[in-house]
Amino acid sequence: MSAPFYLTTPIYYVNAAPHLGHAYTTIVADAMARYRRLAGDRVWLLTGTDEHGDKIAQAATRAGLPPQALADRNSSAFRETWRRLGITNDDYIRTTEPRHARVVQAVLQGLRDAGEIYLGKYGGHYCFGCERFYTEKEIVDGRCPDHQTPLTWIEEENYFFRMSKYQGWLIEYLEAHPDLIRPERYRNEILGFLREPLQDLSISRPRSRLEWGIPLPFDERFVTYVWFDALLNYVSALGWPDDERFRTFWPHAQHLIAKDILKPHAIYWPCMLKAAGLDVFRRLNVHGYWNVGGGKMSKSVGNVVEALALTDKYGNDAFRYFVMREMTFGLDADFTEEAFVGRLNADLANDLGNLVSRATTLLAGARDGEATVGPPEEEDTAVHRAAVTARAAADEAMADFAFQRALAAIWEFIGAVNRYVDATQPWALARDPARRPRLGRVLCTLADALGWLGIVLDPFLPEAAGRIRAAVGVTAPPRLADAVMGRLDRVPAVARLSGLFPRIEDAARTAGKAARAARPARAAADTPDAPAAPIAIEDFQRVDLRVAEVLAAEAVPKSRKLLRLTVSLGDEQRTVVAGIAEHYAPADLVGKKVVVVANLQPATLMGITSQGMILAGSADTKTAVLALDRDLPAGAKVR
Ligand code: ME8
Repeated sequence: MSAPFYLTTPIYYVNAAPHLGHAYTTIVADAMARYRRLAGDRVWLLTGTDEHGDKIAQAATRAGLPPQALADRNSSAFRETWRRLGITNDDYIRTTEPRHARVVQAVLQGLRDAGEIYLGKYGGHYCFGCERFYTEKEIVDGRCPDHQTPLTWIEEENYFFRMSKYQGWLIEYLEAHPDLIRPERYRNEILGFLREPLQDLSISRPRSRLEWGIPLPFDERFVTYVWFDALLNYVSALGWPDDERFRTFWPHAQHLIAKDILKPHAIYWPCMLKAAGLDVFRRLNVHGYWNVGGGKMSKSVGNVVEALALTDKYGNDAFRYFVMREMTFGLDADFTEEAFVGRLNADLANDLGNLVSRATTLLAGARDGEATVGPPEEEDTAVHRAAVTARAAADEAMADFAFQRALAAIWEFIGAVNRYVDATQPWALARDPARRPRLGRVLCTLADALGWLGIVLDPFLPEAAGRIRAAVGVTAPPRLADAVMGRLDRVPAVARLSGLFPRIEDAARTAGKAARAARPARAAADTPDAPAAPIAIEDFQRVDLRVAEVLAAEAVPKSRKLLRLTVSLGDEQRTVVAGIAEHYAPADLVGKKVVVVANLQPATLMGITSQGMILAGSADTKTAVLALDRDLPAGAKVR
C-alpha cells in the first residue's frame, strides 16, 4: 500500500544566492523524500522561491534591475543549485507565477467575503530586512533583534486578518495534536508565545510604499503582505482547490523549516488555513541554524558558506553526508571545513570506503566460491541481526526527521561488517582449500551486506549507493523492502570498487604525487631510502601485520646473515627466515614479541621456506627489530 507523503521546504527569497543554510534544508528534504520513495510511498516534494515584498524590491533597486528580472535571475540560480545537488523535487513554485497569484487572490477574496479581513490602522517599528513590524518587547536597543539594524517607525492604513480570534482554537489544536510541531522545544516555544494575547495580522502593504506584490482583489491601492502570499504556496502548488493532487497530498502535508520562520508557520499559517476552511498541515519539522564562526549565517550578515563551492570541492555525497550527520535536527551546528574533512576521512573514506574496497576486492578475486557455500554460522547471523537492528533504528529516526540518528545507525552496521571481516579473515580462509565452504559463506555475507548498503544508503549518498549496487550487479531500482540479509546462498559476481571516497590528504597531495611521478624512475631505484610515493590507506591495509611471539631461533647453516625463527601467530605457527644474524644472537630473540607481515607470498631462502617477514629498522650499521611497548597476545592485528 503506497501512502501519500507531501513534503515542502520554505520557498527561498530571491534577494541573494543560495548558501549552506538553504542547501541543508533542501538536502534533508530530498533525503526524506528519497527515503519515503524507497519505502514505497507516493511522494510529492515541493520547493521554490518567494519573490515579492520589500526585500526583493530593495535588492532589485540596488542591482539596477526591475524586480521581476532579479527574481528570474535568482530563482534560476536556486533551481540550478538544486539540480546540481541532485535534488529530486517534483515541483518548483515561484510566487510570481499566475497559478500562485490566482490562489492568493481567491483566498483573500473568500476571507474578505467571510468578514475575516477588515481595514484598520497600524503604526509600528518596521524592519525592512525581516519584512515585519517588531513589538516594543522584541526590539533590542532600538534595533532589529535579527539584523541588528535600526528600525523604521511606519504608520499606515492596512487590511488586517482577524487572527486574534483564533488564539483559543490554536492552543486547543496544539494540545490535541502534540506532534504538530517538532522537535518539542519549538512546540513549547509557540505555546509560550500564545500565552500573550495574539494580535490581528496586517496582510497588506500600501502601493504608495511597495508596488512589488500581488494586488488585493478588493482594493487596488494595496498589495498582499509577503508572508500571507508566501505561505499559500504550499496549497497553490498542489492546485487548490479542485486539483486531484491537492486532494491526494494536502491531508499528508509536512513542512520543513528552520527556526527563523517558526512563527509564521506555527501561528499565521494554521490560523489562515482554519479561517479559509482548510485542514491544518500534518506536521511542522523545525531545524536549527548553521553557524559560522559562532554567528548565524545569513545573506544580510555576509558570512555565507557557498554550498556549491563545497560540493564542487568535495562531491555531493560527502557534502550531504556531512550536513546530515553533523547537525542534530532541531539544534544549531557549527560549520567548519576541518570538521567536514574529519568526517569525510573517518566515516566515508575509512569506514565505508574501506569496507567497500576490502569486500569488493575479496569478492572480485573469488574464483569458485559460488560452488561451495557452507551454512551460515553465528558470525554471519550476527551480521544479519545487525542489519535488522540498523534498519529498525533508521526507520524510527527518519520518522522523527532525526537524520543524524539514521546515519549513526547505518554506520553501526558498517562497523559491524568491518569487524566481521577482521574476525573471519577471508584472505586466510582462501589459503586453506579445506575451508572453501566457509570462505564461500563469508563472501556471501559480504556481498549481501554490500547489497543492503546499496539500498539503505541510497537516500543519503545517492551516487555512492548507485555505485555499490552496480558493483554487486544490482540493476533493479532499489526498494527498502529488499534490504533484507540472509537470502544469498551463491557468491554473486562482483566488480572491484575502490576509492569510493578518497581521503582528503590524498587529493591535497595529488600535485606532489604528480611531480614525483614525473621524475626519472631511476632516481627512486638509485636511492632505496628515498621516501616512497604516497599510497592510499587501502593499499597499506592490504598488508596484514601481526604480533608474533618468537618460540625458537637458530642460525641457518652456511649463512652469515640468516636466522630461522619459529613464531606463533596465536592459533598458527610459522617459520620465518630473517636477515638479522649479524645483529642478534638466536637466544636474544626467543620469547620476544615482534611484528610480522603475515600475508607475504612464501619465499625460499637457503632451502628454507619463509612464511612471513619480521619488521626491523636499520640505519648505518645498526638494525633493530620492532617490538611492542606493552604486551599484546600473539596474532593481534597491527595497523
Ligand atoms: O525566510 N541555518 O526565506 P529565506 C539553517 N521566504 N538554515 C538556514 C539558514 C541557516 N543559517 N539560513 C537559511 C524565507 N536557512 C521565506 C520563507 S516560506 C513560506 C517563506 C534556510 O530565503 C532555512 O530553511 O530567508 C530557513 O528557514 C530558510 O532557509 C529561510 O530562507
